[in-house]
Amino acid sequence: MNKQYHNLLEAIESKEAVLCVVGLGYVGLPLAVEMVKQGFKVVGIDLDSRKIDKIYRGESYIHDISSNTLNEVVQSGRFIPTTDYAALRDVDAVSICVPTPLSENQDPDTSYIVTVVENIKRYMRKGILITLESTTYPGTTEELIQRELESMGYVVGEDFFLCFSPERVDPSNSKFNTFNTPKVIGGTTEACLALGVAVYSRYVETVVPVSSPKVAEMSKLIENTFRSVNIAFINEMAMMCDRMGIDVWEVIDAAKTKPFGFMPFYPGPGIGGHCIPLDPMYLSWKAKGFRFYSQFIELAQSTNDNMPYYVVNKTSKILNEYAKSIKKSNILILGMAYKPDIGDLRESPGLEVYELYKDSGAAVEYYDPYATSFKDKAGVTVHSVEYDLEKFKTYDCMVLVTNHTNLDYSAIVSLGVPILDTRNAFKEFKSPHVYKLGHSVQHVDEQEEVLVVG
Ligand code: SAJ
Repeated sequence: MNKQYHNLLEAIESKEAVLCVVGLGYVGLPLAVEMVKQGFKVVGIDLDSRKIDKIYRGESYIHDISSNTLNEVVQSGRFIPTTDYAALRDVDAVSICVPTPLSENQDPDTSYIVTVVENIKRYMRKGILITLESTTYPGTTEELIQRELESMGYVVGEDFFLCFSPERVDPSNSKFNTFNTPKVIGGTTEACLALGVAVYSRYVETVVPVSSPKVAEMSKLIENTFRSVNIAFINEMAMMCDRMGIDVWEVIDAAKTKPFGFMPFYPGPGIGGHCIPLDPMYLSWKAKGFRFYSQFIELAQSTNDNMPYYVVNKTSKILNEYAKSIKKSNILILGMAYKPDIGDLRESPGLEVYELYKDSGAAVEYYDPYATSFKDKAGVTVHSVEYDLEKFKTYDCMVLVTNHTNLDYSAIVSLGVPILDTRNAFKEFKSPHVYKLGHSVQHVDEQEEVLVVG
């Protein structure tokens, strides 16, 4: 190991090293906060000056970081948020936490990483450690960072050090956080890995070294592709049980009593979020470059993407029981966020369900106590309706898409309005008006129909 290595290792161990986080979102801000808490001076770089202003005002925009905590970190004087990449001149180790979305045609969009690398090249100096955290396909660290810096004449493992360490932030998870979630890390050389382990070990409880950045990149994608495929599997089982007149939720509850060899997943209206809908597509895209076509990934993606259509078709069957059609029906979607008790709408299946109801001629509205508005496909801002049980009574059908824990399920089910429950949220209520995703539509008898429609 050369002088650069020993100088950086010493600076890390003494916490003299100046760390940097590029991208101060739901991954980068908690990471920067943890680094400052552990005694480091940290530069935070983000292109969005509004974020920088909020940080200086001690106003947290990330659910898992309280404004108090953020204010303490800023008051410590060891956190320097900026939009100016020139700050890279004074840092010893950089963690890159920028988005890796999908393009329109579901291909990886690594443009955010490319922009960061261009700026690193502008302010490049010897002895720096660079760790990419953004979820991406195997080979990204080598292709988009190592090759770029080596083209400038720098030698990896000597002039600069390079790692990949996947982010494992699970927003609103009260049990697991940046510090206590094990962190996988792969280095381009032994010296790179040793420095990566040294710096991450100072603010992450458990660091898991692996033999290369590719192994670390692949591990993250397999973690989330595992979820996508298993969710798709149980979504398919739900549609099968629906066809066979079996309650898939009861089946899953029975199956999960098996103490080994089974892991429950639950059907739903589709999958949302910043990870599960996207990560598998990064993997299948890269695999195609090796002429490997992952049928599991493509099938899972299409099965999960089909669920909003299944929800709307089932709604049609339910309304049919009341001699109504979707067209001209008043439909209320309960919950729009992609998972309970947060307001995050990214890739939320509820948005697709909303658009499909509109396309079918329904008058559709939504209620979500967390996600208060969104822009629909036409760019129109749609606002959540107020919580008003009298008003809820007037809808022809309600569709529970997100099972927020603060909804009054008893009051809602007592309204007698037909409900399509896509999350088994009404499981403790026996009502002829509650229809489950993954179970057949029970017929409303004539007498009952008059009662409800009349
Ligand atoms: N979903 C189902 N059925 C299930 C589980 C999830 O339909 O059995 C749906 C959810 O409703 C949601 C989507 O899938 O719309 C994604 O749900 P998620 O629980 O995977 O939540 P995410 O997207 O926040 O995933 C994150 C991931 N964390 C990271 O990538 C660091 C994922 O790896 C975690 O496993 C997950 O949180 C978690 O366990 O909460």
